[in-house]
Amino acid sequence: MTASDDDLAAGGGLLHRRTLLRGGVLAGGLGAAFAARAADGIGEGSPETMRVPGAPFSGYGVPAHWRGDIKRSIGAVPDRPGTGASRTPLERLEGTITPAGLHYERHHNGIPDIDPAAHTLIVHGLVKQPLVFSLDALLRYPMHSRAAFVECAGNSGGMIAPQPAQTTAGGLHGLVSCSEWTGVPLSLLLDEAGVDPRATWLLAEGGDAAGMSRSVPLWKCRDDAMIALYQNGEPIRPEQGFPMRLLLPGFQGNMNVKWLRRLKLTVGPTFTKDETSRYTELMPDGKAREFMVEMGVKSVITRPSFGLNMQGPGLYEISGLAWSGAGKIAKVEVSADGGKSWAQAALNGPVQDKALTRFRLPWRWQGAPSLLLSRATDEHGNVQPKRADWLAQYAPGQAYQFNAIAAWQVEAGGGIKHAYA
Ligand SMILES: Nc1nc2c(c(=O)[nH]1)N[C@H]1C(S)=C(S)[C@@H](COP(=O)(O)O)O[C@H]1N2
Ligand SMILES: [Mo]
Repeated sequence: MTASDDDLAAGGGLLHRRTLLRGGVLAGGLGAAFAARAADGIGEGSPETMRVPGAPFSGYGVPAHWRGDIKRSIGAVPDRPGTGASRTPLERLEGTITPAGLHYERHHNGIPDIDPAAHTLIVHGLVKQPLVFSLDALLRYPMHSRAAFVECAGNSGGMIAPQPAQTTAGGLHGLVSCSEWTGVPLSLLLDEAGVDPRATWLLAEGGDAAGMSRSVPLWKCRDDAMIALYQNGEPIRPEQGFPMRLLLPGFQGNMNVKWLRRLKLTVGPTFTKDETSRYTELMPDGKAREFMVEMGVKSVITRPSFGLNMQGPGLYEISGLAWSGAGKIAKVEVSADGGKSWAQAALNGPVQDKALTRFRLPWRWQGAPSLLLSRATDEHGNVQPKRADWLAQYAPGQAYQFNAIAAWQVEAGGGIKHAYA
């Protein structure tokens, strides 16, 4: 059943990504209960669920109650329950699309309850013709669907701490989620309004109590920006910006303004409170880098990871997520020996532009301590940096857009700790 030594791709038992695990992971013997379980038809020995009728239909389904513990972890500001963030439990999910109810949330002043019939989107400023769109009007425009991740600029920022925090993959990196978004390409609305040639940026404003506002370069608005109205096929959730949000694939989460109400074409950036008090990075020479709009190339092993202990030596699949704000993932390498040797993981296609990509690699764990790492490269040749190299780019304490290589220490007993490589 086990792969042969010919299948070894790197140290620590990493197998070639195309290794066929013939016979499976657990080829156990057939016990006495097997005959009853394998009997044809419904009879005395059939499970209870085959002998009584099942539950009725429901208007809107919910996840299996057996898995009711798969939840976002909430970190809100004390006394301000709508301010803070909740994180996607990455280590409990598979595939690449985040269920809407588990999409991470980041609200600066709670979730507004917006009446879609009363809401409008205004396009004004340096345009030939200012326009006001109702939701019904927007719903008549040609739409487009695409997968895209949204990632908070503060995601994984905890990894700047001197000691690795002992928490889950979601707890560390769960401010990223991926959905299939459907909406109206922003370029259509800009063409209709007629952009004045002097305009090179626009100001996007949300209709929440934070009045979250960000300046967006016009090239992005004309490239792949969208007024998103649907998320995974259903109307966008209140937490994600109902009735509409600005979707800027690959850009910092905060620029994807939720509850979008206004777009103002401007000569340059507006320097709003949200982009001067936050989202700039202090450099070692004391200067600040601003408008670092694009998220870096990154990957995280979600299984095995903290909280999901090993079940004894044997075959496992290492599974994780990779993404880049610049485009598609080109490759992900995995190491089981702390970076001494690397094997290339399989990318579970289709690999999509600025969307989460699942990577997989078979691993024969022999019960020895192993330091698991993953390193992603995108189609433009951007490579995930080492933690020390990432930290050296900026002044001490900077944490936005942290995309360094993350590590899990698998201990001899099968426990898993967060570690730095
Ligand atoms: N109007 C408005 N838009 C907003 C925010 C907000 O508080 N208000 N938070 C921003 C931040 S910081 C992030 S990371 C993303 C989070 O999007 P999500 O809650 O759909 O995951 O929305 C951004 N858009
Ligand atoms: Mo954010």
